[in-house]
Amino acid sequence: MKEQLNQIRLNAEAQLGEINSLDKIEEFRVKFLGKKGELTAVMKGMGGLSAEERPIIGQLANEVRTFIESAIEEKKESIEKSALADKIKAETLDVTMPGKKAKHGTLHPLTKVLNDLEDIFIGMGFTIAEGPEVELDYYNFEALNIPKDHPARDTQDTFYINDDVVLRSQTSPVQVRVMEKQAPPIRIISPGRVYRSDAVDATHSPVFHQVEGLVIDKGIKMSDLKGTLEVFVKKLYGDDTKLRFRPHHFPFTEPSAEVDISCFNCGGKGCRFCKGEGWIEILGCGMVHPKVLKNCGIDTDIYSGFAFGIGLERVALFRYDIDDIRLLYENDTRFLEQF
Ligand code: 2NM
Repeated sequence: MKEQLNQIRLNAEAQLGEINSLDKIEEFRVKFLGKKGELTAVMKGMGGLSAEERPIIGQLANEVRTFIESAIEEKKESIEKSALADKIKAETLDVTMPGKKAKHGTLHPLTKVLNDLEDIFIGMGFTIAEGPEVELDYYNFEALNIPKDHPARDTQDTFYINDDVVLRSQTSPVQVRVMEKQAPPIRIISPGRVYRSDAVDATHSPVFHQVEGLVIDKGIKMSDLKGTLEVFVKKLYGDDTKLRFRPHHFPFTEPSAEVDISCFNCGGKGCRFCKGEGWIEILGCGMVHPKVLKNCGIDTDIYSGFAFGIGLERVALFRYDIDDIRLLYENDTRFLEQF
């Protein structure tokens, strides 16, 4: 029996040396230590031993069991260790390899221009007001002193949903809504999408974007309008920019003016940007018509105000030297990535 046990020990040692997977170790354990295993078989035969022999063989059997058990543990550890080493080797990361660049989008030129305009006016104490693009005829026209028979009402001018509802042709209706609700002082800009029934060409689109401004307070004068616009254009185009007011007519302002800036490209000498004029038209403005103020419930004995409107597309086309407005709407990323 002693011989048998020593043989088992030798066999186990030899077989374990060949094993290199955790599955095989389990097979090995069952073969030697399991209920029907070789060692168990020998121990079952111990009943027939003499009283002297039994403890000696018993001790040897225990030693063999302990030996096999700890050999199994050692083998397990070494297999796990080398599996980990293989894994680490396979996952080696070369930090000197060139990185994979994530492709990310860019801001649309119109968004950039809008952000700049908003920053400038927020810096002057304005807040941003928004309103519906599908607007009541009353807010888009009537309240702004454009009655039903006014030439500006030419059906070509906007899109009618029905007799009372239109796609807004400017963002002034937002300002009418604010004036109705909020007591002066009011200092807002209203950026947004507007609609005109225009044919598409290089400079016209039936959908475009505007920023309109409105200031209502006690004692607001034309000089406040001029001063505000001067700060605005100097921040947008540089401190050397000069302003020129030309008399104009809008139904909702009186007096009204169109504003030119000295050409930001040539400084006024004349170039292809200003078509040799030295000046570039950038916005319309005026003192809010008393009829408009009254329509909105504002007491014209106490308050007065100015308003202005600027087209974002025009600013963007000039700034980025883009020669066709349609490029702004095609969303071709090869075009948009340039700005
Ligand atoms: C412009 C030009 C002149 C304007 C007027 C108003 C309101 F609501 F106060 F009457 N908002 N914006 C205005 C005045 C807009 O755009 C070229």
